[in-house]
Amino acid sequence: MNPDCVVPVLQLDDGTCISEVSAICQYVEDLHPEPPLLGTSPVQRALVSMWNGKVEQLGLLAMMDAFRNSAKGLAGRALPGPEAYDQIPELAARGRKRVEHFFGRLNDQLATNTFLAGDAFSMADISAMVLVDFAGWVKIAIPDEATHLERWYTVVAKRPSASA
Ligand SMILES: N[C@@H](CCC(=O)N[C@@H](CS)C(=O)NCC(=O)O)C(=O)O
Repeated sequence: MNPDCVVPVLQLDDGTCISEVSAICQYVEDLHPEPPLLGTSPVQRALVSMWNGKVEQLGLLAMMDAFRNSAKGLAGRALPGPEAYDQIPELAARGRKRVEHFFGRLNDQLATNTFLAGDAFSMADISAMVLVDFAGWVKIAIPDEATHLERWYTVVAKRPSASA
């Protein structure tokens, strides 16, 4: 269903397969625009896309480096996909540092914003919540001084969808 051999993939009734999280989310949002998770005005849509991109590229990819280059069960599978890649321990160490640094970046943004892209909960918050949860797998916790990130996490983790 996906030549890149990764999940998720959404298969439609006509057989069309949509992969890539952001593409699937856009499709679902177009079909079910309420409640909006990708922004409702051009500037809100841009800010949600901007923050979601930062979380994916600066947070989730760094977290993936930290996890996949250190987990024993992923030896020889350091990258998802059809090709096998060896683990590089230095990438795990660098990934941890990058995630810790990015937590500070998120904390700064949340010092003056209720949610990552402003006043409304969005896809960017979902991605960031996944980042915080995944980071726990490699024992990277929200730092004590990141009080704004902690405040935000407490709110988003209590949403019914977070435990669905
Ligand atoms: N860029 C892709 C990333 C997908 C991805 O990395 N999926 C991981 C799980 S979160 C996977 O399928 N891994 C399978 C493997 O490790 O072989 C997306 O946004 O959907």
